[in-house]
Amino acid sequence: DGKVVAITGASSGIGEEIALLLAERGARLVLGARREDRLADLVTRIGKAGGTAVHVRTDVTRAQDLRALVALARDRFGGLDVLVGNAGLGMVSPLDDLRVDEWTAMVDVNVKGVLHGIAAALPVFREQRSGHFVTTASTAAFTVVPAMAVYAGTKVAVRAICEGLRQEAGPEVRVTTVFPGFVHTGFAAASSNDEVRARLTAMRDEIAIPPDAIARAVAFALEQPDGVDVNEIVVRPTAQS
Ligand code: NJP
Repeated sequence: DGKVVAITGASSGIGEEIALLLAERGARLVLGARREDRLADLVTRIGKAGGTAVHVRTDVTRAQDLRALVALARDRFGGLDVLVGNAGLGMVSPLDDLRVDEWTAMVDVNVKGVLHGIAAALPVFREQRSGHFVTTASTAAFTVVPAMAVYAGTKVAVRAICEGLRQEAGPEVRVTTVFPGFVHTGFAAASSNDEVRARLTAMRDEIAIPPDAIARAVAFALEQPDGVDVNEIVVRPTAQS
């Protein structure tokens, strides 16, 4: 319906599917991630299918990259209706592995990345007197399992930040947080622990749902009439305990 939607982590998995579905439904897209070749390819595919999308290299650990993403939306499309903060890292491993660099990377991307998006878009939403934050959290925010402590911690933080944002946002700004269960993406292969990676990959191949399931949940939240704010959506495979 012509909404201008910026998406972080749009180069693969859930973010890519959100982009494809929203483009099909008429949104004008600004796509961000670090892998520009994949973004350029996605923009081409969307264009060939009759949609509208542009892209810019965006590393969510850099506040200025989020500002540039939002600025591109305003320059090209005259404003920003929705920021989908979807970029995330799942470098999961047992705490005993002491992968401190990976813990830090997850905090930087999953938590600070979301904060940088809020910092870039909130002033614009205030000025426009409208806007919608959609953020990809995780069911790990509800259930901590071994090897997932730090990842879950980042997603608990995301949930808290988004709930605080909702409370402070006021009637003109909507806040939706999506909590996916196991989704079939590259996520399971990101662990540097061989045993964990093998376990997650096997589980993924057995029970994971396709990423378009999450895209439909996002579209549902975006398509609500004025005054209706869908705040938290949990989407799990039926086989996930
Ligand atoms: O994984 P994947 P998903 N700056 O690896 C981007 C959550 N989730 O789609 O920069 C900017 O295909 C990366 O782009 P690139 C998960 O926590 C998933 O599953 O080009 N972008 C890529 O586009 C995450 O929040 C599952 O490498 C950065 C994207 O993030 C979201 O879903 C379960 C970046 C990751 O795509 C999407 O993950 C769950 C950076 N610094 C929650 N670093 C699941 N799949 O089972 C990474 O509960 N990205």
